[in-house]
Amino acid sequence: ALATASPLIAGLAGPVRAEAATATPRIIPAPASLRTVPGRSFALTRATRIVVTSRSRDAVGVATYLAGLVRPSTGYRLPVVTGPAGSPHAITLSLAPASGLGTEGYRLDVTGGGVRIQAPTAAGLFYGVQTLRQLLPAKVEARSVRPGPWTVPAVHISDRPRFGWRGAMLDVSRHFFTVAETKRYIDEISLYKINTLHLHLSDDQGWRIAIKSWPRLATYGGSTEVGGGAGGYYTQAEYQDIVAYARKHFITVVPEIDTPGHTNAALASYADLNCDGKAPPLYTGTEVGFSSLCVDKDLTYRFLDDVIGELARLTPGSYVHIGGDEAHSTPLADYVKFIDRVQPLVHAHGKNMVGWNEIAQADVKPGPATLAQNWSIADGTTPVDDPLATAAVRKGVQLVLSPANHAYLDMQYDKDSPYGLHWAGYVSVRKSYQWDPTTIFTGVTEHDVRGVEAPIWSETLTDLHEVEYMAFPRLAGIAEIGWSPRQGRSWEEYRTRLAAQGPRWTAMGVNFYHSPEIAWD
Ligand code: TNX
Repeated sequence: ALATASPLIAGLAGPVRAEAATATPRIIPAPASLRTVPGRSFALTRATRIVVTSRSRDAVGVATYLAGLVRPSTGYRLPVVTGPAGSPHAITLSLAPASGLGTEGYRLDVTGGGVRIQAPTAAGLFYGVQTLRQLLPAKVEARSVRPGPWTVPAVHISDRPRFGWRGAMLDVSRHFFTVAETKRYIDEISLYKINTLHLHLSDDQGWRIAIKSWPRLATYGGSTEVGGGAGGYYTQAEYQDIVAYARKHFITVVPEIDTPGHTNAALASYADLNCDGKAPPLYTGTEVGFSSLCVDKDLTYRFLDDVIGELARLTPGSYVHIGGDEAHSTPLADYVKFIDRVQPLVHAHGKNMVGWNEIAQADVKPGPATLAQNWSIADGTTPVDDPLATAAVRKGVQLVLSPANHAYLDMQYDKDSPYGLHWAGYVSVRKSYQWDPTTIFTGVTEHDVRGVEAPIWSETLTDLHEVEYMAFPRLAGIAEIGWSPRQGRSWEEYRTRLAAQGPRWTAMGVNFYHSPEIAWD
């Protein structure tokens, strides 16, 4: 009987009306191509199996992840088995070469007979699974058994991302976030096909990763946070646990050690790192721009060689972030000299370098060797001149776009937001969505852009509950800018899709901001 139930569009409450059968499912990020197809929807039932057509460990891993997501709310067994495509009552995952899908794309076909996800990579399968999640009713996200039916509308989707870097940044320095909190954030950002988690691991207020050759960085430099709380740090084993967890979600962790400014925690931990040999006290305020590593000391570079070396060994991804922002206490000539000495250290440890946009002032190397993360304030629709963006592009360096007045998730939504800052202005849900990497700076074209990233700085955010409030709903919009084609993008259309995410977040237990800009389902 369930198999003949009418199609239920994700998030639609109450009885299903006839026209809902052809309504477009509301998915974020919008797939590159989505067609609803005539015919029966698929009903996930007690009989459903998850079939993997190859013995690939990665594909089985994605199938197991899917079963784990859907089991608690459906209460079904959902066995993961290997078998041929076309098995009855099946959600089939096929890892197979396919043209036109790149390294992260997938195809998803739903008919009354089954669901099939095909992709050339396990990452593609994983993203197909995220789409399938959003085709199911919102209550599928619940952690306890709910009544069905579990209907998936008949669709054909062919999808691949626009950009290869779709990032979220978490500042674990201003306030420390536990391993469990960071993993939960990974769970949450996965739903929107984010593939990069940038961890801001050091700043004036705290050093958050154990470095074996310089142990006091963590034990002393990590012993407090903004407001004077206890702070904390990740042991290398804990950090590796986060990296492995991220990897299972097809997310690469990019570690950041901020230099030469934002270094008070390090300078407080080792007196010798200071030009005058005197360690400053630990810092628990929220000023920026007052600290600097000692650019003329050789010890500074031995220190960074050790730190970057240990970090590189903990990092399967190809990038290490060296910060480089707001070095207001480092004269420009010193700053340039410093970056020019640090980049070869990063390369010597087999990694490429990311830095905030100020690094474009140095002799940074072109191609994949360098990425500049641009946080300039941008108009959003009318391109503005940005000398740092221009300098990067001229040097052959691609950009990761994080315009502060659109993509900074620590900015308040409006004057009544209980947390957050507003130095870049208030960032409404609409404002976070209405911009594009190729329309914010003159001279920056599609091929100069590696992708987008949504940073959350944590001066005012003390736990994940507060982070969630700032990230959701805005992160979904940034994720869409990173994934979906630009053509046809409209706020009015987007806000109807966003409305469907509310019940999902509620079912997941995500503390999202019920912005009045959205007519939530
Ligand atoms: C600027 S933007 C910073 C951070 C602050 C943030 C607060 C950038 C690269 N640096 O140090 O935490 O503003 O919004």
